[in-house]
Amino acid sequence: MNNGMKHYPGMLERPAQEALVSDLRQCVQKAPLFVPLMPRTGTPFSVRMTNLGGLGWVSDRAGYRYQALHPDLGTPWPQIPPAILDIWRAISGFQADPEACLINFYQGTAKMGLHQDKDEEEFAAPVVSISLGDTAIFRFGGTSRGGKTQSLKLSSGDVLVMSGESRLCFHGIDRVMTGTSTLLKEGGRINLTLRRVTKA
Ligand code: MD6
Ligand code: FE
Repeated sequence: MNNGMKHYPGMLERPAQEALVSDLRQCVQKAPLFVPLMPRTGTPFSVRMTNLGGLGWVSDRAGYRYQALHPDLGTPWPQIPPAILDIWRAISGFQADPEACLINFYQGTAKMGLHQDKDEEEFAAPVVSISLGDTAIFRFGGTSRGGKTQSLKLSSGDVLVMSGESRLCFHGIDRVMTGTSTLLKEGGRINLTLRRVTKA
């Protein structure tokens, strides 16, 4: 793709995927998944979330923001495991490490509407996304809402980088294809998005 979006299918081999899931299970014990709410309306997201790193992305009636503490527990987010930092360092092309790793967990009919990632201060840094578990249909368009869109399958072990013009493109998850991966015993999909939040 010539807009700065790069898809690396199967970048992580199965053993690396298994090691990441084991790291993430430990992290989620310390920072349990929470149900984000839409700003103003309070409608719950269908995806559950948690975060790793100095700053985590949260959403509630008050709005979208980054914060240092888990919204339910008031404790700092666990550190980003070294294996995840290694992926960012290998692929982001950005000199500074990410401050946030958002974990999205999809089960059943969970999906994510078209949105832009624009709650960060540093748009020179890409967003690096890692997919684990069942394959998802990812949809993306341009930088204005309502333009034409394309879809792309994101499978377990795939890495997607959104840099340059694509950094602010609209994107979302139409659906997850149940039973397409054996990585997660209970099925479903995990997506990690790594981000630089403050100016490097
Ligand atoms: C997901 N991903 O794959 C949702 N954001 O579950 C995102 O929202 C996303 O994949 C920014 C950059 C890449 C992404
Ligand atoms: Fe996003």
